[in-house]
Amino acid sequence: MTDLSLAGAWTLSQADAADAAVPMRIPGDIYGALIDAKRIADPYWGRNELEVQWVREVDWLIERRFTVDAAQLASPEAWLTADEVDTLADITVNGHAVGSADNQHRRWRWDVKPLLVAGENRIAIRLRSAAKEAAARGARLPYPIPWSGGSNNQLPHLNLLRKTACHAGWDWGICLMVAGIYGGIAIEFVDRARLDYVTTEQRWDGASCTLVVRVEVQARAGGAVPLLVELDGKRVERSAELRAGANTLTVELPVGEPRLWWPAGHGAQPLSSLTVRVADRVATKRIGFRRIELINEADERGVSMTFRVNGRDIFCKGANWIPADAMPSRETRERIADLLDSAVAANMNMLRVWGGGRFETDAFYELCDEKGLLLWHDMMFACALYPADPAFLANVREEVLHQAKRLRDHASIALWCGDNECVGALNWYPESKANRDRYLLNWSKLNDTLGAAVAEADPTRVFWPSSPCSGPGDFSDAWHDDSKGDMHYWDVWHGGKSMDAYFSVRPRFCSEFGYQSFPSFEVASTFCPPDQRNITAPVMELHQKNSGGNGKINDMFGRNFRMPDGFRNTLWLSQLQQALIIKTGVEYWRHHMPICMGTLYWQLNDNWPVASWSSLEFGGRWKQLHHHARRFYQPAIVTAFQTREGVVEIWAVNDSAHALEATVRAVVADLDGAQVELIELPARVPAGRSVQLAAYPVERLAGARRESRFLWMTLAGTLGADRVEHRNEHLFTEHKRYDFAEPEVSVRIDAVGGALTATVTARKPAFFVTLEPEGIAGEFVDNSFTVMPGEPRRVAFTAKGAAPTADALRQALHVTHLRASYQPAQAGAARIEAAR
Ligand code: BMA
Repeated sequence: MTDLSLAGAWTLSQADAADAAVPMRIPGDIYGALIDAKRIADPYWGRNELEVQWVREVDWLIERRFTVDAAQLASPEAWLTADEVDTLADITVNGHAVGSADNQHRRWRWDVKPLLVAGENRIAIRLRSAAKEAAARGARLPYPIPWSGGSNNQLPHLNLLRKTACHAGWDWGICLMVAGIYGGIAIEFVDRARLDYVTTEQRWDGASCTLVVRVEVQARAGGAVPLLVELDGKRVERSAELRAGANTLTVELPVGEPRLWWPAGHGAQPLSSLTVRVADRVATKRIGFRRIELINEADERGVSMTFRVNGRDIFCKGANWIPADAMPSRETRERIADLLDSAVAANMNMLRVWGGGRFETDAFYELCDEKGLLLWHDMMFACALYPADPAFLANVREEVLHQAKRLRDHASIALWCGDNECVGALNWYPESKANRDRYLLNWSKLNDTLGAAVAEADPTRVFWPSSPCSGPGDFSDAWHDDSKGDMHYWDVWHGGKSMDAYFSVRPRFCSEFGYQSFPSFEVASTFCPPDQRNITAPVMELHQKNSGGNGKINDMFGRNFRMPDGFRNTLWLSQLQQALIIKTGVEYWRHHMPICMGTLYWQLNDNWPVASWSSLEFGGRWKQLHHHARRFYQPAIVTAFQTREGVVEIWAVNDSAHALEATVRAVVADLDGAQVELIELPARVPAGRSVQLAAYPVERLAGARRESRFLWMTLAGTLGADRVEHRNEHLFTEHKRYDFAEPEVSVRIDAVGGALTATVTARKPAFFVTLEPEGIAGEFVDNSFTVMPGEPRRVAFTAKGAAPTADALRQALHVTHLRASYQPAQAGAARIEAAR
């Protein structure tokens, strides 16, 4: 019998008030529904965040009616099943209590058979205030358990609830205590058997694989049922003998030598369709055949931290993922696909699902499988200490068993990690500093519970205790120990060091490092009224959640750049600064391949419009960092860095599976763009290696005045069968010391055969030219690039949705570059020529 879905139209009202109900969609959240019904203002606009906090203080009631027909009523079992109930929910059907939920990450299932009637039924769910419950639990604690305060949670004790931590605010996050149901909700009518989980295991023998399919079935009574397992049209059909209660059926399918699934950039992502049918229940999923290992081998520097896929060592290039919207009801498959497409377009192959968020919707994992994005997946614990009493641990165990079984067949998931920064958090709070034994013991109990649940539900994957972590059982300082494990390197942002601090460490795998920027002018305009367009105005300060963040951005401006002219250039320069800082770290650490085998910067996306470390704006537009990431994550790059001793080293890096055969043309240029010297360097780099091409004392290149010249490098050649090209610039001293010449940039927009392109020319070197198509969704294929005189740059524009005309694009274009950010009035940023 088919399930009765309860998704769709519900109503929402305050539980203990007489207000009229408003419509609410399930899956959905209360904030989304209240905004749609115009009961509250858009919390992302202005300072509305402050006006909508009352919502968290009351209980909410969501209700709907549904019809049960005679056949359904005759079914011997009826189970109400719900996924991602956020969080404290008391459920009634036809006025009778069904049960309660208290964990967003579990699957809940209640027997509703005795309560259903033929015809119309009513379900009502009281969503109790999580803020109040957290406070009440906090008051009952026998000893304090520090929660993530400071710049993060704006209300206490959320660590005592199994709910997305960043709902209470984060150092990039609005405080919006959403509640609702974000997964499916349905009544399962069971005649013979209920299908709880289908999981698979790939048993490899050389290049051949056997797929072991395990089917967890709850049977009403013993007896034989038909069982069908079908993989890409190959069927195994038999009768399976069930006993009453829990059964695990196992089917082994020899698949021969399957086409392999590869991370993006290393090959294709073939996915096979698996269907399992037991009695009248069906489950389907898509399987990617691949082997994945985490190689932790002792070496002369410590212990390696290398992901090996299908026998190939993969340099993991990517960023950290946070929930795509503070309101889950606003997340759609299209928006998630857009963010993930942008990750792949920037040459990423791994994202880290961060522990302060959520287990994502099925769409997210399906898309990561399709696009070849590996996932480092945290369990949902972040930046706090947690209880370890038996009830809490039992609740967590259920959530991990469920999520690991739910998600383990996704080819994309590379590893399960226990938490985000919870080992470090032992050193953050006065309570844990004073009594480390107690809190370490709690952490250890919780971590053991997580590890044991993973071993039980998904033994195919490594469980990594925490991020960052120097390795199982190793509690050294993974913020600074670069010899082993994964590292969070925050000395440049939180520590305020200059960007060459990245040169002081050689992480084995850097899973977090980041630098903030403001949102672009266009995105700022979506929340900031004109009279607030100043970074210290109240609206802009409310949209900066990291205390001291604006000061850090400004301080770094002063160290490297001339101060920007006005609000718009301030936002723009912050994005350039962010891009150059992260580029410095990534290029330096990539050149240490294979000592370093991964860089995941903090953070890919935003969950509302805010100043943050993201490379994608809220809404998906690319910040300058994302364009730089596309270049600095190219498989083959040329990079130069200058040591503190004044040596300029030029390197070529190749993390692909093919040898690089290329030439680097390094031009020493003066500020007019004239060539002072041309250095031609052959760049032959084996697969998965980096090679130093040359090293010079800086004076040899720059002459007497460093600020009179710069290095302009072009790598061109082949990588296997592909042609590759990469450009890069290196300045010998801080940008602010250079008296750049007015570059006289001009931009021409052409539409040739329906394709829109911009051709950018400059009479003098123009640094970091950006083309912003205001109000037009889409991206130029490259942006924030340097243009040399005599080397016009042609970049295609890809519209999202309806393509604009060339004229509309020309009129929408805002062009700027570094010199124009501090001397905008003098000559204008650019001449924009009419379309041809
Ligand atoms: C990291 C993350 C987040 C935070 C970020 C920026 O360590 O784990 O907690 O948003 O720092 O401070």
